[in-house]
Amino acid sequence: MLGKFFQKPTGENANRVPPGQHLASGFPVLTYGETPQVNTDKWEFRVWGLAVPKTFTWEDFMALPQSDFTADFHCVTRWSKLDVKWTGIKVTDFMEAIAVEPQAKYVMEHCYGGYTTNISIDDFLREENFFAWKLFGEPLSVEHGGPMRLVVPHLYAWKSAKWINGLEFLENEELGFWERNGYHRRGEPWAEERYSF
Ligand SMILES: Nc1nc2c(c(=O)[nH]1)N[C@H]1C(S)=C(S)[C@@H](COP(=O)(O)O)O[C@H]1N2
Ligand SMILES: [Mo]
Repeated sequence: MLGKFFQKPTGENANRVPPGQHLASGFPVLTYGETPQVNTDKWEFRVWGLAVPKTFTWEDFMALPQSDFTADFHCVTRWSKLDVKWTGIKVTDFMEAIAVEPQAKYVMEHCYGGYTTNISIDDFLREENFFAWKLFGEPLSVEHGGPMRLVVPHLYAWKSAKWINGLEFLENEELGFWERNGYHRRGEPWAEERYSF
């Protein structure tokens, strides 16, 4: 029995749900550890490593081009949510505001609270990735990663760092929090890249 909160995907949605996933009703919260509380007046976002170091304030981020996004969300613990509506800044637009060295092949996403997750530069620079600060038209709640999170729709959602506050550009791959604890280094849901063993 899956219980009333999860449904087997049926009909036209069936081919949008990756293997081994079920649809969640509502939007579950999945956080490891404490939920950091950061006000936008104190919020800072840094880039470093193989990039010209730069610090952004909330106002700096808000001055970047804003877009609306609709994306499906797949957690490795086997729930998916379709058609999540967000507002924020495309990663490709953000990249126009920084200078990254050509040898950068990997990115470490850093967060308030100490969570990290790794991603290759190719997976990071995809058109559909974005920094989100609104969810369904409302400012992003703290439990879903407010004031700002990353969303990487084509990978399992542990790559979508909540409370993101920095990007470290790397030449060689390093592993983030879940990746060091047995999760797959890439995490592509259609290939069920769940674990590294
Ligand atoms: N900083 C941080 N980001 C995180 C996590 C976390 O524990 N800390 N959990 C990840 C996991 S496993 C998932 S499934 C999604 C959950 O996002 P949600 O709580 O908004 O549903 O956030 C990801 N980003
Ligand atoms: Mo997850």
